[in-house]
Amino acid sequence: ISNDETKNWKGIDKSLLPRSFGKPLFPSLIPSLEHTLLFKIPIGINNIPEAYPKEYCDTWDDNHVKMPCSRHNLFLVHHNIKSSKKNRWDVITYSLLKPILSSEELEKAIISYNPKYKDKWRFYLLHSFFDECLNEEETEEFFNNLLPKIINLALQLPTLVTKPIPLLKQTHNHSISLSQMQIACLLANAFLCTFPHRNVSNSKSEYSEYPYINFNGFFQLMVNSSSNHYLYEKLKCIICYFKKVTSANSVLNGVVTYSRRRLPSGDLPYWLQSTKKLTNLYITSDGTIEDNGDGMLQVDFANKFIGGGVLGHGSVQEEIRFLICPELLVSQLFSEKMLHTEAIIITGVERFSDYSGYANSFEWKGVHTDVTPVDDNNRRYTTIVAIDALYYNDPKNQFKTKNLRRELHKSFAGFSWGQDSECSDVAIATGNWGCGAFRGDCHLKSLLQLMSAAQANRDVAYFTFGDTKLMDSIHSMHTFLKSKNITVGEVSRILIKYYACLETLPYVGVHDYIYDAITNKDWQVFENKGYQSG
Ligand code: AR6
Repeated sequence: ISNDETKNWKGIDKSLLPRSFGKPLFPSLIPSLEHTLLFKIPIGINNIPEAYPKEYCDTWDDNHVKMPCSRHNLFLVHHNIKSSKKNRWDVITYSLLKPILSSEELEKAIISYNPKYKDKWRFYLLHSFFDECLNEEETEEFFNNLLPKIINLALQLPTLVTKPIPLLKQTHNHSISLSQMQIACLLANAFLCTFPHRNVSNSKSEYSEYPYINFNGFFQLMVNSSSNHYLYEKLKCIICYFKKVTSANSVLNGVVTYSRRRLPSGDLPYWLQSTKKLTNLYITSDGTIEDNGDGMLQVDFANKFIGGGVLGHGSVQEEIRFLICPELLVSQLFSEKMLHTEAIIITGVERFSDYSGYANSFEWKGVHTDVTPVDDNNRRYTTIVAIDALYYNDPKNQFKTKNLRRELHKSFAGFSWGQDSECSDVAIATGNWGCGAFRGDCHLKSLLQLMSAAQANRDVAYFTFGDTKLMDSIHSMHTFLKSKNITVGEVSRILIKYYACLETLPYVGVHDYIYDAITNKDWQVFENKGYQSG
């Protein structure tokens, strides 16, 4: 343990934190009732995964993604007084194979197979991107070269994605493994807005509990001042991704696993009784989760609708991660809104872009070459754990017992991923979860995450995102709690008492309150009396 005041990191040396490299990644690539694989195994080193089964298998039901190429994907065509049903995939193919040389023609093609939205959808961002952001040469390059490749990729859907994709529904633990090529094909379809039944989101619509996947909502945004130029930068990330995946030189032979995990009600920790002690902490004000959390469980500060505002105005932690690693976007196709004790874990994604800035100042900074090692199945040693914190209008509410418990359960749902696997000790890379857009308190949230990491027997790498004061205060609190041998249960009890004091006593910060309660030996905390609920 280092106490050097001048360093931009504190706690345990980062190199001592356990990582996943070289270990069998979880879950293993074995098909089961809980794991759907859409490619043939074994893949073999450096081979491109082949779609499995060989022939397209059509399914159109409530448990699977409704595919644009399904024969059930029909729409009504009116001819004067008569109307008939047309196969939508035929229209998609016909419209997309015609020359498309401008954003207006692309709009026309998209509308041709989404005629219901002719007067509703607008394509402001798409048009202004080519008119104002790119120069003539870049625009020509897009329409002459890249777009035909994106279209070609999208139209391979029935040969590339042959098995029905199950929906990752609430309360069901399930994993889906896709090849990078299959993911690229699904994203090409999302870009071209071909997914059926995914365009309305009122409370009664079929997919109202799922995130957006078609890009029409994104294309509709308006850049009306320099403060939202970052929207162009978001589109540049997507284009960078498509350039790479459609390039003749790139080898796209990896696989990615998308998993939904729910904490079984029998496994919900009884926090007040927990005798776990805090694990090791490495804390730094430098670096980011994605750059410096290699080989760890990297936390996505998520929305319950995974991806949050990535296809809208958002450009904070979750959205930026999805933009630089667009394979994450496919989770939006099949992940139902997360419940309080659920997490979504994504293993193996590649990073395609570099960036600078944050929120309105976000900028695409060029191609990123991802050198993260891969396992024997070409799955990258990158694991992302999506957990959604609660949004707090009134900061006091986050200290309510039920909210403390909720955030502990939520983070534990993510941190306890793969507990029986060889990756069970891999450290967590996190930071100010729930403390930006969701307005939580960094001192509280860091503590709650340290507690659930301890409960899951994992060390923590914490990135304060430039805040050296916060680094110092979290490190001091962690050192103090460890030196006093304080348990997770004892911290839980102090936090409950803190909320009661917030109502009555003059304001003290949560850290000061904890120091005081422990130094002055608050008997209730140490004897665990009078606290009945978990
Ligand atoms: N690495 C480490 N820390 C970071 C990084 C990074 N790459 N980026 C940001 N931070 P926020 P939330 C720090 O607001 O409050 C999205 O729309 C930085 O200090 O993204 O949980 C989601 O979809 C920042 O203030 O997370 C949700 O709807 C803090 O992390 C919503 O925002 C919080 O980042 C979640 O909001």
